[in-house]
Amino acid sequence: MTMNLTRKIISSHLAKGEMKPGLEIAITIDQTLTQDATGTMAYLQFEALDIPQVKVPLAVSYVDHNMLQAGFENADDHRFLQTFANKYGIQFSKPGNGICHQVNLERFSKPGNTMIGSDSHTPTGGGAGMLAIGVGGLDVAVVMGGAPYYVTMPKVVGVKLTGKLNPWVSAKDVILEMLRRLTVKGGVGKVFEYYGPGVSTLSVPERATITNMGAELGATSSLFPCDNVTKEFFRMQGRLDDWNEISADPDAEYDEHIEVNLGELEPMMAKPGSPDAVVKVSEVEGTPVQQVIIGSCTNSSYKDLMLVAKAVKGKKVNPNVSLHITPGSRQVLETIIRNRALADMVSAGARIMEAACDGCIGLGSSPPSGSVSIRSFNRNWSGRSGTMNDSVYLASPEVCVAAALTGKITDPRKLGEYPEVEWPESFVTDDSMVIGPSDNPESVEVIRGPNIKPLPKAEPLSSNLEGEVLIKLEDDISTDGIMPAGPKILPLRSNIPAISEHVFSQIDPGFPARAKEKQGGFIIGGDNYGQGSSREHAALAPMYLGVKAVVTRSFARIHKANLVNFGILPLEFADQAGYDAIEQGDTIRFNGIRELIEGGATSIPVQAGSNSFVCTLDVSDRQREIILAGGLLNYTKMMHG
Ligand code: MIC
Ligand code: SF4
Repeated sequence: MTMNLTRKIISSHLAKGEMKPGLEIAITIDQTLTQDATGTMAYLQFEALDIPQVKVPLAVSYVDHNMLQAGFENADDHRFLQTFANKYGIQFSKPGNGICHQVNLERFSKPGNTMIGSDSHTPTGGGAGMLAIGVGGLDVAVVMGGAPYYVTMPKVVGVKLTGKLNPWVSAKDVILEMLRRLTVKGGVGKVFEYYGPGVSTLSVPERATITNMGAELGATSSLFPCDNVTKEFFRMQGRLDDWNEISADPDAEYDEHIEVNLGELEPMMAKPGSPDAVVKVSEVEGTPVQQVIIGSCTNSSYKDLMLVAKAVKGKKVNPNVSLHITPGSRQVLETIIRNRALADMVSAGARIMEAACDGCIGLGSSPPSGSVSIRSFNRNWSGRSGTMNDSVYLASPEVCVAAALTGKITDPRKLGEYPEVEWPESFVTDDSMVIGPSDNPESVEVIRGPNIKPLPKAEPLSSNLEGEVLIKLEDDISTDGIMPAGPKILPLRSNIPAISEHVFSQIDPGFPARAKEKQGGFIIGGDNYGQGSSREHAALAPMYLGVKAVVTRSFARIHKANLVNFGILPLEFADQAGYDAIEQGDTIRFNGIRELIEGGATSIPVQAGSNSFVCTLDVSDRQREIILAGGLLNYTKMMHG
């Protein structure tokens, strides 16, 4: 059988299972990635496994999220991460070196490699031909301990690209078009593999914009072949040795097909509320804009920022707009300092932020109340920016810069000639902010601050579960809705008792107190529950509050895996009537649940008052064992002594 690239990479890393979509497989992992907001927990979990050194060929720990040091907590976490990396054989990318996905693409990506990362945008590496998957921190910990990574064998969707993008239309518009067609649920259980004649018209960072936002489709991953364009990128990075040509077989087979003619796309944007609320810019033109941010792991590459610099050169930002620029990496920042493009942006009136996540995770750059903010980011759920009643649109750097100059949503094609961005002869390749591990690990002391609290322990699943429905939610609740981020809550990522006080704080601030008063209970969710981020705190903190099961109409992939990892039952209503019949405050009971799960049951009866209904437990045999053990950490310790 002719093989697509995804299947080729999986088959060369297959440790267990059969490559049939829907079945669980295990693959060996070449690289792991963590960032600071998920990393402290992942490393505490690795520590609990009691393994002296990481067992993956390459593990990198980045600091890019919790950069605001408005107290000791984040700085303490950074120091913990640096000393931990030093001791356990991990590369440490210091704060200031850039956003994990951008730095990984530039400095560590390897075509044909597999990577997991404790951040949902890990598939950015697919721009360089890696099979890169976003997971929870505990999955990274277990893989660093030497285990393969378990995942459902995805369907592979072949996305044929034809044509060439027109001026002022860019890679962001390709993925916005995919989101418009498929929605935020359209990619669950799938890998999007791009191929066809349009591929060679896109540079590696442009490809990475597309694979990055495949996360917004709910996809397992997205990837591009590794061709001569990739080769040129690796040459400019001074890493030609890491390049190798790898692509699908000619006439490779795919499980599903999509075609996008790049030449037919127009500038687009996602309207406030969801990355899939996509419209043509021309449909919303004229809306006054107060803030524009160009940055995030999606669109902060050299080309993105050069385009902006050229478009604003000799002009001034509209007086009513605050323009923020957050370069994706120190490499990008240093390159645009050296070629003076940064001077053009500063002279136009831009505010230059650190090479970090910044406003994308609501850690600064919150817009004014009731304002419109246009961002080159990947997520725009209500509240994520830190301002509850703002209107955040997602768009390309082209659309962003047009708004920054005119003060309103404007079709960038009206800006005149499209600036030509030339690639430099080579990039600034200085890895001095990546600190290698110690040669003498026994002598390294891991330094912990007072905010780093021990891991909460989970108990094995009991025979019967009974409790109240603590909350009933609608469709598409994101992990930002479950466990918000922002400057007040993010510093608590290493302190589960403290962060659990903020579960559902934007939706129902009474939740933590209620959960404690009732001594735990259940969560009812709608469709695509837990979409978005990989933050396992959205499972771990509810677990800490005593949540034993989450019953939904359907789950997003990473969150469902995180629930299992922390011993919370992820159940799905067998039909709409089940969801409709249940209300907050109802008491529900699962009789003999432990035995049912041990016996392999997929239909789980639920007693709700005098009614009863059935829900589905759709997990692998291994995941059943994990749930019975009270989570992946208990399970791993049980298996390996
Ligand atoms: C995000 O974009 O939401 C984050 C912050 O990068 C998260 C990880 C986290 O919550 O720490 C993600 O995408 O996984
Ligand atoms: Fe950081 Fe935003 Fe990318 Fe998440 S989506 S890794 S917060 S830049």
